[in-house]
Amino acid sequence: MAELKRFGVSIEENLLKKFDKSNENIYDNRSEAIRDLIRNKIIEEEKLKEKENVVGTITLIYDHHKLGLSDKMNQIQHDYHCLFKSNLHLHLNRDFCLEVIVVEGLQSKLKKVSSKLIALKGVKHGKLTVTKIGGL
Ligand code: NI
Repeated sequence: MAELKRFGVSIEENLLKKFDKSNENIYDNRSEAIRDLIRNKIIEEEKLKEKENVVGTITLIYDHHKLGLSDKMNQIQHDYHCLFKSNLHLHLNRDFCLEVIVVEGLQSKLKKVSSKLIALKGVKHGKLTVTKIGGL
């Protein structure tokens, strides 16, 4: 672990209370919560680099009654098989499924392929989330 630096922060009491409340039972201390906020901000900014290798997940909620949807989803994943690492499937109820797909590859390619999946008719909600393997 890198050397830790201390710094002072001025913040409104009310805002600090809300921050602590939102991290209750999650973080052992405020410093780790702030470090995660900073890491997330940096990752968000670095996500803009399209030519960078990233790992992430594509989360999809879809209507499994939609004719041909499963075949189309499978075809896209076969077309870009190098990007797709693992799938988790949950049958949410009689109509809807949740699919979480672990992906790895160039940010630009993951954006493109996730957009294809999310745009399919019958997909009710979809989101690509990415992060970097190292460098933080
Ligand atoms: Ni299902």
